[in-house]
Order: sequence, then structure tokens, then C-alpha cells
Amino acid sequence: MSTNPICEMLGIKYPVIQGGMAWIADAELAAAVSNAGGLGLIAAMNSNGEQLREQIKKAKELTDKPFGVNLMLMSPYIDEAVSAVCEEGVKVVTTGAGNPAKYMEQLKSAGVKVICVVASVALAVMVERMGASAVVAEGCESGGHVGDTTTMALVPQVVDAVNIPVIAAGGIADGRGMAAAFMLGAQAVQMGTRFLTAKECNVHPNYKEKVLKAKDRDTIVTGKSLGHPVRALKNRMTRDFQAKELDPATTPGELEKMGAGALRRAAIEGDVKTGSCMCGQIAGLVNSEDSCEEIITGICRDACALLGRSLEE
Ligand code: TUI
Repeated sequence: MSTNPICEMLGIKYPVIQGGMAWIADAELAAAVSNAGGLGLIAAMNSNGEQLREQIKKAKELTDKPFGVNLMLMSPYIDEAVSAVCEEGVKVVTTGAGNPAKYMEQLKSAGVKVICVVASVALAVMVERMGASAVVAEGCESGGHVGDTTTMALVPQVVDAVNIPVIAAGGIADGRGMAAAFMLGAQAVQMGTRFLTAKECNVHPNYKEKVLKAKDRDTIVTGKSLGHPVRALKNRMTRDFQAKELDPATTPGELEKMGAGALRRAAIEGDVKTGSCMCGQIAGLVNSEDSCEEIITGICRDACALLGRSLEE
């Protein structure tokens, strides 16, 4: 797949990118994905510069393959994270949960390729003008912070609107999803939920088990009223949050307080009742804990068979 534009641009073997899952995507998962021929990502999430630097150093020890960092643009430490990425010589970042305008020049002049996660055509066009190397068109089937357009509708519209390569995300977990994404014009896929249950993923076992057991209708989007809708597995947390959100007496501050720390509680402490188990709608299809290598080679093999061609054409 060396002639695939994304593989060529990033120096990777397979056009598969791991989602930048906050509190989940650490140096070990990123290195495992990169060692298997995809692009692994460390989630900078709300890490300060020092914490992120430590993860980058760890990933460098675990792999000699290219890996990247996902920058969560709502982070209070985003300035420090951008500096850490530039100084540590990270080759590629993905950005999400906002408009990366403020950081494009700094990243690009440090030689970092910037791939922006977008949920709309308008932002895709804007980031292409700013010099993004590619975009991830992320449909609302995804876990975590979501837009409101589905992958099926978003990907071809973004493909038609930009000249840079498009990576599809949201609702993809197997070779069929990957083949479908290629038919829509994407040249790579990004997957979060599928890697959440990877053997090398250090998320708390309770969280992993909840994803493995989830069915098609087990996720819900809450937080729309706050301006940052989040998809997660239904549990006591999402039920209480939704009830509060529908109650006109609830203030935005109360809701923010309820959401704060919830993902950490689930992913690190394993409290899958009062924590937030962010996860995509495709969880119902994810039923086994496989290695990153099994995931990546299996998906690419199946997609190639369905497309009747190799993914490089
Ligand atoms: O960023 C994500 N997924 C995330 S971030 C996250 S951390 C978080 N935790 C609690 C509340 C909120 C976030 C968990 N999952 N995916 C990429 C993504 N970006 N999806 C949607 C967007 C997006 C949405 C609006 C990007 C830009 C945007 O527009 C902003 C603007 O200013 O135009």
C-alpha cells in the first residue's frame, strides 16, 4: 500500500489511523498500532507539556515507526502541548474538538504535518486553506465529541470539497466499513472503538468489557445544550446527565461539573456506572479483544478482498 497517498505522506504501511482517545490512547497503544503498520496516536487530551513529553519519549522507546499526537483543542494546556510536539520532533498531529487556526503556523514551521478532524464541509475547506495535509471526516457515529452529520453523508461531501486526502472516521470497525469508506472517496480510515478493545489498550478492563458487550443501540449523545455533544455508552451517568439536561432548572455550570472527570473515572478507575464510557455506535460489532496487528492486517485484507483491488490504487 506504499502508493496510497496517506501511507506515502506518513511513511506507514497500512492506511489505518488510531483515534486519539482521551485517557485511553497512551504511548503503549500508539506504539502497538505503529508497530503493526498503522499510525498510532498519543492523546494529548488535557496533559500539560511535561506529561505529554514523557509519553512521546516512551513511544520513541517502544517503536521506530512513525507515530503522532492528537491535540484536543479545548484543553487548557493546548499551548504547552503544541510546544512539546514541536520540540520533540513529532512528525504528525491530528487536531480535534475545535478550529486549529491559532496553531497551524507554529506546527507547520516546525515541520509537523497537521491532519485536522472535522465534522463539517465548512471546516474541511477552512483547514485546507490553512495548510492542513489531510482531513479526517468524522461522522456522528463516532464516540466522544461528535458533530451531527453521519459518516455516509459527510465523507463524500468533504471529498468533493477539498483537494487534500480524506480519512473517514465514525462507525468503521471492520473490512466492510473500510471498503465502504474507500467507495465514498476516502483514502484511509481512523478507528477509535475498535482499538479501544485491542489487547495492547490499557483502558480499564471494566470499560473494555462494556464495549465488548454493547449492542447497536447502547450509545447516546448528551451535552448538546453545552455546545459539546458527546457519545458514550448508556449507563447511570448518561441517564442522570440527560435528566438534568432536560430539566430547565439546571444551569450549564451544574452540567459541566457533572461531566468533569467522568471519562477519567471510567477509563482509569473502571467506574463504568458513574463514569463516561465514550464509545462509537459500532461497538455492537466489536466483540473480541484482538492485537493491533490482528486488527489492522485483518481489516485491510478483508477490505482489499471486497474492493477487488489493493488499497494503493
Ligand atoms: O474531538 C473529538 N472527539 C473527542 S474530544 C473528547 S474530550 C471531551 N471531553 C468532554 C467533552 C468534550 C470533549 C472526546 N472525544 N473528535 C474530533 C471532532 N472534532 N469531532 C467533532 C469535532 C469538531 C467539532 C466542531 C471540530 C471542530 C468543530 O468546530 C469548531 C469551530 O470552531 O469551528
